Amino acid sequence: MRFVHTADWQLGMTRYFLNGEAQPRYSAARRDAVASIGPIAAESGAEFVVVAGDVFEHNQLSPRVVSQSLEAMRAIGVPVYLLPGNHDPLDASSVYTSALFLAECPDNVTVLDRAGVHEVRPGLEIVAAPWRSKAPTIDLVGDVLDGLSADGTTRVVVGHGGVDVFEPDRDKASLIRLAAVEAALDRGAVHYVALGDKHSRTEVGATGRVWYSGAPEVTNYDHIESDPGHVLVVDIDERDAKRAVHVEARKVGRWRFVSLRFTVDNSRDITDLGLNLDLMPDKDRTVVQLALTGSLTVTDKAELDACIDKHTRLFAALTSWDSQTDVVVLPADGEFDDLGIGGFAAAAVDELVATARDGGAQAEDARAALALLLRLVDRGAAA
Ligand SMILES: [Mn+2]
Repeated sequence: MRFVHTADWQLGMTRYFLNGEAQPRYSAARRDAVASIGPIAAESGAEFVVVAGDVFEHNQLSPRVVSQSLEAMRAIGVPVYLLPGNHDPLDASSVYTSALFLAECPDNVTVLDRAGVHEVRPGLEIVAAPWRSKAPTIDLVGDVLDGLSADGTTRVVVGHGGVDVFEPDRDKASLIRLAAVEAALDRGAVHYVALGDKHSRTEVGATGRVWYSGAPEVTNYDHIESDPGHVLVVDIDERDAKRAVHVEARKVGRWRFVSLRFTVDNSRDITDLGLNLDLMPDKDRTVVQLALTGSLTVTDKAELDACIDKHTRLFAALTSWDSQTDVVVLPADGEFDDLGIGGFAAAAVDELVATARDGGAQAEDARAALALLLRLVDRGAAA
């Protein structure tokens, strides 16, 4: 028996840093990632798809997002089971009980709206642990595992949230206790645990039966989310008394969010940065966050600005990683000596250089004025 394990679609998510035209393309890519599960299910012979929570970004969605999402799920073609997570809990304002959702929910889509067992077919059950609020006070997964025993039924657990072994604060009441999960696997009561919440594909423990699928399309930079963009095709051998499990990841995501660190101390470093950015493929679906450190002359800073301006037009977004960026701009000796000006203007330049170097309240304005001056006399990089 095979099925597709996915999670954290967070349909309706927007990213504030995307360029105007990039946001709709990113939203479309996220729906495309969902749509691509259909062919994967067909080709792998998957009986159904489980979405382990956070199907939607939140409970207050535009009607357009709800309708388009349900249409994408319809197109998957096999039964799709949705688990309410912390983003889309089954509370009073839940999207899952809204008039629009109920009116347009396709026949192949089932909301796992009860904690406990849902029969897929005789001999095969889903054990669901839906979120009813944003702050549960118990281990919802542990709660549904309690009392389940080995009786020949194949069972897939679908849960959402953090697992205690990954959290520094292990006492948080809502954490999923891995020991309870592994005990249920060990006694043969359940055979696979499909988790959502971590957006990076992650195996939990060493049984090979507990996984976070990760989000099907990237949602954060690679220093936070190292391995997004997959769904998992899970094979459970129903002829085997132990229900041997085989998990295979399929790549569906097409965007990349990359954090880049660079030291920029001179013109050569800026050329090097430009080359690195030039070499990155698929710029229109790549978001780069730059962490720059170093000290530059006013001339070199103008070259850096031109380099960044150019690539900002090419990438889906090119943003500054502000907390990790520290570029000091200081006029170099002689940098303004051959401007071909004299008298009053030259004295003003000397004064600006002194102000820029003293690091006081007006230093930033003075550096900007000097950069503009260089640009006007065409000594800086092309603007
Ligand atoms: Mn979550």
